[in-house]
Amino acid sequence: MGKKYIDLRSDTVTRPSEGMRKAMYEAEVGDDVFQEDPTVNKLQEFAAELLGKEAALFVSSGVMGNQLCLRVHTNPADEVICERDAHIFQYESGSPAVLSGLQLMPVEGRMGVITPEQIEPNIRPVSAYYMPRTKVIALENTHNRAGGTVQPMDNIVNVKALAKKYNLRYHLDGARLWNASAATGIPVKEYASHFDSVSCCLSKGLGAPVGSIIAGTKDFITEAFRVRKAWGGGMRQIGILAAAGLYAIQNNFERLKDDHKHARLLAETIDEIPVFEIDMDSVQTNIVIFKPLKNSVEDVIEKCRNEGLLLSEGKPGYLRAITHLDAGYEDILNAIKTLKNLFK
Ligand code: TLP
Repeated sequence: MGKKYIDLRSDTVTRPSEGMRKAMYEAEVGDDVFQEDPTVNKLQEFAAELLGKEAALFVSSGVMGNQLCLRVHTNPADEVICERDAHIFQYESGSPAVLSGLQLMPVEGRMGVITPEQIEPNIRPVSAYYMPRTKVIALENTHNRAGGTVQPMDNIVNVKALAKKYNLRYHLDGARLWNASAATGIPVKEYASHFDSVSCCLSKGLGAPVGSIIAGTKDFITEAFRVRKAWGGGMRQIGILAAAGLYAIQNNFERLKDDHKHARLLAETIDEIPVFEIDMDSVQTNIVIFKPLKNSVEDVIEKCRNEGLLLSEGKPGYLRAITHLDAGYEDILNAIKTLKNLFK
């Protein structure tokens, strides 16, 4: 990039640290299509244990993780209920339709949360042969577009009861489940225990260069392994990538709390700038979503970029800043200075 930027566009922009690169260099590898890569197997066993599931599978991305889970849970023409701003609905390139022949039923939530009362009227009656069949309820924790909000545990449990009542599968897009856990102190295992399947990214706040983990029952993961291969996702000596993932979980999970403090600091400044509007209640983890009242989103992005600060669009009409392990305290102070100089 040449010029040094403070890059808060996403927590996906981090680069592998020296320690991580060393772990990758030293990783023992084998052919993972034969399930013979010792480092991949170690990561999968470690992740299954951490998430309290029978088995786990290392996959290339968050999108692949979510889509594999949806595929294994469903048949073509089934329907998946999710929140209107869910990643699977907004940002996965329509892949539920393309890869699995699915239709999504988005339900408008509040701060990313949909309650049983909101969900239940959207469940199709089994007798209605002329309607799609509801098969899955999917939640997102933390919820990206809502501003990194954490799903309240009582609602997770209540929605699970609803899923059970209608014999629906329950999926969690836990791309940033690590952040939810760091914010609440609730172990990822406890969150995951309520879902049939969970997908967690290693390449976001944890700082790995690539990869996600999905977890579920042994049978579920066996089927996901088969579909991953069919989708061209069977890779060979990927222990070098799994080593980064293992390193990420073991070394970068605890420090997510720093990212949350940084996001709070940034949000407090934004809250003091009259040309921005921010819902401080939504700032619960490492994402800050705010609305420019005078300038367009593009204009703010451009002005900040000229001063060395990179932001992104959070959703139409809104800006997004995400804190992560490559943006330290000094960087956040500089970002704050830039925003104040430009807009206050
Ligand atoms: N989110 C990306 C963009 O796609 C918006 C980001 O910069 O935040 N679930 C959630 C909740 C996500 O936020 C993302 C990525 C994914 C799934 C997909 O992960 P990848 O990009 O690894 O396929």
